[in-house]
Amino acid sequence: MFETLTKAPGDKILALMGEYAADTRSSKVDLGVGVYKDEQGVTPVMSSVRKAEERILANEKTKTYLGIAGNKGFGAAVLDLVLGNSGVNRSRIRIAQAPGGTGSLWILMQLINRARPGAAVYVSDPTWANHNPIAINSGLKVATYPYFDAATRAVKFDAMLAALDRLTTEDVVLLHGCCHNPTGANLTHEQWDKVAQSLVRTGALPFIDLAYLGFGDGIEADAYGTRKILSAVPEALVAFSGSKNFGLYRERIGAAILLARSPDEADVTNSQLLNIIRGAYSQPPDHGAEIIRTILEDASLRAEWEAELAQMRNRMIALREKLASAIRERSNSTDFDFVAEHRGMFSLLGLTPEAVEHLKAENGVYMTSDSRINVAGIPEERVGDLADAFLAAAR
Ligand code: PLP
Ligand code: TYF
Repeated sequence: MFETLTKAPGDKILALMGEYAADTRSSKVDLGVGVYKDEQGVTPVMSSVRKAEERILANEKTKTYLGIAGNKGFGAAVLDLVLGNSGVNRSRIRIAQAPGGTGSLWILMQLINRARPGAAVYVSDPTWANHNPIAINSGLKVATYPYFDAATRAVKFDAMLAALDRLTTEDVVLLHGCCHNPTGANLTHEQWDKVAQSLVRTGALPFIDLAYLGFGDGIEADAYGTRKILSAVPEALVAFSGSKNFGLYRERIGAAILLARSPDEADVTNSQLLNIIRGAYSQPPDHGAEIIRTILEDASLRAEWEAELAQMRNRMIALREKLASAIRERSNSTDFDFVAEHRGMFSLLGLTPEAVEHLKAENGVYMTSDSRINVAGIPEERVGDLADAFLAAAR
């Protein structure tokens, strides 16, 4: 049977990780895959996570099945985290645990396709490389809306809003809740207000990918757009990930949130979501969910987690400022100041694929071919070298 198959394309980011690992130069720098790294270049287990795991190991009484929606305490805690005291009507909201932000995106795309087979999902230009395949594999169509201005490296907001204003109740808009991947360029709070107003006008369905809550300007600031939209529109979807902000990548923990027009419609829609989960993997794994529940429900663990998250966030912001000012000093220009304006783990430098290839071959500096850098991967003592290399590459 398998003779009918041809080789599927590999994951470019994973291929880049392999190339980096095989590079024997001690001067190599990995700005590729999107995982947080500390000063030592390692992706640590957070101390709050370790403590939660110790408690779980000491207290866990059973490993029996959890149920299709997963860990209920986790769901309630994530809703509190995402919604805060925004006053969103909880009776119209449902949440299901899922394997990572990716698993959440997957089951929600399946849900969209049940509600409106073959609907168009509008994604930002550019967007995370996995959005398109998940939508296509779910039977949906993909279209784009303008987002990144290559000249200013900021959001092309007028063009974005004009495109959103042309959508209809048949369409879905995938928005990055904060910390846009791959560009690092984000909406201001005023711009989120305008997006929410546009969605109310057109009736298009907002679908928010919230993979980096707390990695930008703080939990509250990063949740602004999501809360604004959920407070304004009749229906919405959110894919939450705990991979980055809890450092739980391999535990595969996320959540799918839906907002429906009424409590009754929320129940019906949720029954379809649970049916999708049941027919896919039956139930999610518990460990990551129980860690997050334990942390969020305990005042002292939660304070420790928030402090650890703030430390990661502030380190990334400081690296952004260091790199931008090193480039400014060398070039006497503000051309790279956008690196300090961007938020989250990434910035899109706007280099050609040839320049990216050259940086890898000549300087041992690895980034994805679209010239996205992971700022958490910048070794502090190499900021000057990187500034020189980026300036040379941009010429
Ligand atoms: N969405 C975006 C924009 C991402 O960058 C990621 C990154 O990993 C995810 C979703 C999903 O992550 P995970 O499935 O590891 O939780
Ligand atoms: O964009 C990134 O680098 C992260 C990590 O299949 C990632 O989102 C990359 C590839 C992938 C899953 C996560």
